[in-house]
Amino acid sequence: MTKATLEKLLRERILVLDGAMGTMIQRYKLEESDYRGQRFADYPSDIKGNSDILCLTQPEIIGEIHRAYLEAGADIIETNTFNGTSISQADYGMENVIYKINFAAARIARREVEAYMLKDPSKPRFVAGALGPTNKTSSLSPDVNNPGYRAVSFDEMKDAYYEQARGLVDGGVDILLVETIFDTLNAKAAIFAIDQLLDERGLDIPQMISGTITDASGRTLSGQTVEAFWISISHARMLSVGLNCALGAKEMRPHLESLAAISDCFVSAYPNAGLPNEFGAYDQGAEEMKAYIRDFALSGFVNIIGGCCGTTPDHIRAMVEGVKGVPPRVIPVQPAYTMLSGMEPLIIRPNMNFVNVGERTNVTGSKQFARLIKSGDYAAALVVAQHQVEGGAQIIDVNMDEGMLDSEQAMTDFLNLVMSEPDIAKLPIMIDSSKFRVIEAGLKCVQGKSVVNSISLKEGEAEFIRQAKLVRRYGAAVIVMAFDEQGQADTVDRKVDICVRAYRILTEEVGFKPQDIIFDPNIFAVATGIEEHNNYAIYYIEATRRIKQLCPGAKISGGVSNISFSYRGNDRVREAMHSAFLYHAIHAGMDMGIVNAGMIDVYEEIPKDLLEIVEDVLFNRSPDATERLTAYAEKVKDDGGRTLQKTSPGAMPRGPTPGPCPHQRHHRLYR
Ligand code: THG
Repeated sequence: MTKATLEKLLRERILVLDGAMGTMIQRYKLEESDYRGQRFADYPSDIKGNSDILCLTQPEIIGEIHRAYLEAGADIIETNTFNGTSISQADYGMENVIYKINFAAARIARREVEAYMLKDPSKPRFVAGALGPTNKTSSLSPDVNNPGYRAVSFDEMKDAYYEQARGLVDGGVDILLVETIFDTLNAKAAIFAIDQLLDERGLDIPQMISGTITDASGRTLSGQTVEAFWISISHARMLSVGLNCALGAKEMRPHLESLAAISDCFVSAYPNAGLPNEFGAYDQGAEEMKAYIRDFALSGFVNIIGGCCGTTPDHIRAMVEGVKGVPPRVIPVQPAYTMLSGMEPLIIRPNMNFVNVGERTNVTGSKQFARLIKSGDYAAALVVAQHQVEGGAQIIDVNMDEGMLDSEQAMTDFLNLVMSEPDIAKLPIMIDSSKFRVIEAGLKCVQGKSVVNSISLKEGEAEFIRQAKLVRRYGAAVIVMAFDEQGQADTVDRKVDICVRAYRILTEEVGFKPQDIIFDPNIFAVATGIEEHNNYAIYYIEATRRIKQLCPGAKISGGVSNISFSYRGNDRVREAMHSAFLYHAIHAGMDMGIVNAGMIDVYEEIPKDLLEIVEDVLFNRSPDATERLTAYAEKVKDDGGRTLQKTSPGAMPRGPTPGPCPHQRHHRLYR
């Protein structure tokens, strides 16, 4: 109901949020005893400065501030709960009054809004429950000497937000506003908690999400670009996305423009009153700020505006005038591309080349990586990831499934370290495990939009749906293996049927967007000596073609190196097989693959004699194909590796690789 009203209003005009709470509280010059009130008169430590506690001890002051903003014309007022999580309140030892603070804050704001609407029924007013960023970062280490350390876990963050949201919802807020986000993983924990709470209650309270760009580079504190930020949080049930705080309106403008261009919900902006002066105060006047805000509106960037640090009812009054009569931004129709992110976006547009997923950070796929992880040499393990990036990987697959390892811990430790290396963390992560617990451990470490690798119907529909719902709540895309209760699909019909069934469940029952679904119709080894295996490449390629037709929007992936397992140890032959296989699979619609990035030949450059035998094997074109390829493999082995010019994939290349850069090679291969 409220949601429908809000959406209707937002299509008619630009709505105005209130201004800063802090600036107004300062005007009251409150002392320690005022903060304490009666309730905390005997509190053992100082609480002056804990503004949120005023919801319990000075409710009439908070109500008066809300009233001042309503008088100024604000359509939406924010609860005084910016620091209202147990994480932030730990500074004052007040973790046990969180629910009460938030409940009271919502009641105070609700009461003022209702009183105001009785007085002036001409327009509806709304209460937004404010959920601040907390004072901790879940994707960054506070200790430069220990980059894998985290002062707070995802679960702690999620539980803290859950409790805050519960108080706000019970107190009667119309909107939940996750604001001033500097670390997207914190925001993802908030989104997770809110989604869970609303699901449990059967409520549909709209969410506003607002990030903050902390410096001129245009990135969040945790290093994301605006686009990557949007992609990471785009799974939330969002009324609006926006920017607030940190920079003033002038510096915010280009970033707001990017966000307005990429997002498919309403857009909000509530900057500070300019940049802080030398005393940390803000002195942009109401008229000056009004001009900037009016420019946002006239440029078609915004649906909701307001003020952050340093703004007052005068600023809000000026803004109301400034946007009066200016039409709101029209939400653009966005193309349904598969979008992933690390610190930077990865948007899979239709004209994009095949997407390379680096396979080497896999303890079962690389002896070297397994040795490094088992010996705890994470620094060298990071270099393996780094080399994949340099080799052209656009996503990094990480797998820690090994009997001797605590896989959840290894996944957590490695990904936490990856997050501190911008050269790697710029890419999205593919979290690869056959154990869902390990996948979840991985999802709790990454701020970006990852790919879960994988889920399947192996254990039936109920478990599939449970896992898929969780994947959505964490905001990841998902690989679905063609695997069901009967086992792994090996014929074309089985592959297609399972994927179509999974597609229907995911899109119709779980609410997945088709572009967030990636099917893996199983790449199995050919030329194993078992006759039935000789059609495996053909079956994968044919299934790919059909799944792409039957499941519009979904993508196709696969573990490319699987195809050549019979030729382990012979990289010359294996690489030729991978390139030839990819050449044909990509033509059939394969979008991405787990590959040894930087080690794929250009199709046109495979020696003709080798290519002919390889394609005979891949397409099962002649009864003696396997024999001939095996003979060829022996021959190249016997000539002392002279035909083998590249580093073997197992060895770590040191320094720059000679020859054309891997990116160019890939473009030539896949165009
Ligand atoms: N589908 C999906 N995920 C997957 C696979 C898949 N993840 C794992 C695997 N299959 C893809 N990854 C690899 C990684 C390495 C190798 C094969 C597949 C590989 N490694 C060499 C070997 O074993 O001979 C390297 C040896 C070494 O250096 O130690 O071939 O199909 N969704």
